[in-house]
Order: sequence, then structure tokens, then C-alpha cells
Amino acid sequence: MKMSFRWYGDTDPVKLHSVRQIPNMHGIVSALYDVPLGDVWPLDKIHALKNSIEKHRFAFEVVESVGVHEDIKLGKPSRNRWIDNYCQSLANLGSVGVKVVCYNFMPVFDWTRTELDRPLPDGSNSGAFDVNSATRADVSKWKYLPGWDIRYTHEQVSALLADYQSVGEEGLRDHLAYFLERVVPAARKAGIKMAIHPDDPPRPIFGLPRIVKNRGDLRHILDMVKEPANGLTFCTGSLGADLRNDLPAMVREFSGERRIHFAHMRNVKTDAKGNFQEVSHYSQDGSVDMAAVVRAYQDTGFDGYVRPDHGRMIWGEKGNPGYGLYDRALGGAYLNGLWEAAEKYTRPN
Ligand code: CS2
Ligand code: MN
Repeated sequence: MKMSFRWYGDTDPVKLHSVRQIPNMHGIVSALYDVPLGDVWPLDKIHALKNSIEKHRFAFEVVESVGVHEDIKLGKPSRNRWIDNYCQSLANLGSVGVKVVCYNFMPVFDWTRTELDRPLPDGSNSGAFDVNSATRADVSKWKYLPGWDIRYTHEQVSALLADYQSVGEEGLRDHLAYFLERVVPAARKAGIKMAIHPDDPPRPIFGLPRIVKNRGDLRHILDMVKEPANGLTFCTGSLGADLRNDLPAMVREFSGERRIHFAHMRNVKTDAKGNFQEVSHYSQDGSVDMAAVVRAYQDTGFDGYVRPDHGRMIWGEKGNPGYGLYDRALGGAYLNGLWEAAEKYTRPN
């Protein structure tokens, strides 16, 4: 596996020279944050990002995310133009050696929490999600949250919510298939593997359809275009927020088929209703058996990219919620240990 770390570019309070000191870091996962959603990613900006990463002796092989324009998800006639742009961005990224592009197909909002800094018993804090407040809440009263990359106005959000009512789950699936049928061949040509990120949380919020929640959904998506360039980002934190998801079994199935290209590793403490709080990466702190997940990757010969996903805020750190340095560094070190042990000592032979 190739361990990596997400970084938000020069404005990120986490600096690359600090990331350099985490053992076994192979690469940096990043994106262009100043290109408007849907526009082509210009080559010169991609080169500048790559250079700033390589200066610190990291590989730049994974992009998270190239965002999907809302018109594509809504299936509007204008989607063809946005899809053409997407294919051009992939060609540009492939030309500098990017191997995996992570994206999601969540309508309107990326990852969503009802609280960003709920205290944990050890004095740290982390993001949490309460199912009742997310369904009850009137979205227009919600504050901007960090996972929401775009700051829509309340009017825009209301219009989008209305648009998605007529799309529904089936419509959204059709629109994803339309997107993949066009984008996957372009990715293949560019030497890139597409890796869809699951919905976070893995359930409908605000009445919006969600189609990347469980084993059946993932199977369906992989079958839309049956080739390696159509693959998965397997996020244990997102999928782990539904206790019905058997994560090691899913890893065995999809990694066994070589369709997982990017492993997001994080832990959540989840209850049967789907309420959850993010916790340390350590298995016993949450609901995800990280050792069993790593074992499943090992047994299936996984050699793709891994990163410690969201961490808590610990040791007084102030940073982007979920994306501080300290707890993700601890998570990375812990994952290195699980991986090394699984590799050296417990593989049946
Ligand atoms: C994160 C996501 O919530 C998570 O698990 O990893 O924000 C992820 O970065 C995006 O949804 C990928 O497009
Ligand atoms: Mn993730």
C-alpha cells in the first residue's frame, strides 16, 4: 500500500514539512481549490501544485476531488459541456502522472455533520451527526459547514432541493451512469482510475437522494461500466456510519476484484439508528474493526493508495475540522503498524 495524506494547499495550516516527519508517507492527496466547480483544471496550475508537493519529496498521484457539476447530477442538457470539461481535466491530470481521481456524487452537499466539535471523554473533540436534527432541520437555517465546498445562497439551496425532488434515486443513478459512460473511457486514456467516494453520512439528508451507501449501491455502480478505471474510494468512516455495512466483507469483495483504488481509513462510534461521532482511528474506540479491514486488504493483495481520513482535534490544535495534523498523524502511524503486522506475521501460507 502507498500511505498518503490529504493537504489543502498553501493555505492549509498543516505544512508539508510537518507531514514529511510522519513515517512512511508516500504521497500527498490534494486538489486545485481555486478553480470554479466544473471548469477545466489548467495545466499550469496543476504543475505548480505538483511542484510544491514534490519539493518535499512526496508523490502527487492522487487527486481528491475533481468536483462534479450539479447539472451533471441533475441530468440537465448543459451536462455535456461540463462532462467535456471533466474529461479535459482528467487528460491534464494524467499528463503529469496522476493515477487516481476521487470524486463523489452527493447532491448539493459533501460530508455533513450536525456538530463539528462535540467533546469526547478524553478532552478532545470531533465531528458528530445526529439523525433527528438532520431530518428535522430546515436546511435554510443551517450554517455553512466545511464539507460544503460551495457557498450556495439560501435561494439556490431551495431551488436545488426542489430540482432533486423530481430526480429521485433512480434518476440520480441514471445520471451517474451517463457520466461514467463518458468519463471512464477518458480516464482510461489518461492512465487514471476513477474512485467514487461513498455518501457521508450513508443515508438521505434533507430529502435528497443518496446512491452510494452500501454494498448493493457499490455493486450497481461498478457494474455501470465494468472496467478497472471505474472504481471505488472505500471510506470506512462513511460506510461505517451504517452498522449494517460489513466492511471487511465489502473490502474482500471489491478489493478482490481490484476495484478499490483508494482506501480512506477512519473510525466512527455509531449506534443502530445511524447517529455517530468521529473517534480516533484505534479499533476499540469506535465501531470499525480497523485490523479486520486491513487484514481483508492484505489477503486480497491490495497495493493501492491509503490515507488516514478525518481525525479529532487533540492537544489544543486549531485547524480545519477533521483535517488537523496531530490526530491524522497518529492515525497514519497506527495504520502503518496494522499493515506491517498483517504483512509480516499473520498472512496464512
Ligand atoms: C471525506 C470526504 O467525508 C469523508 O470521508 O473523505 O469529504 C471526501 O473527501 C469527499 O467526499 C470526496 O469527494
Ligand atoms: Mn472519506
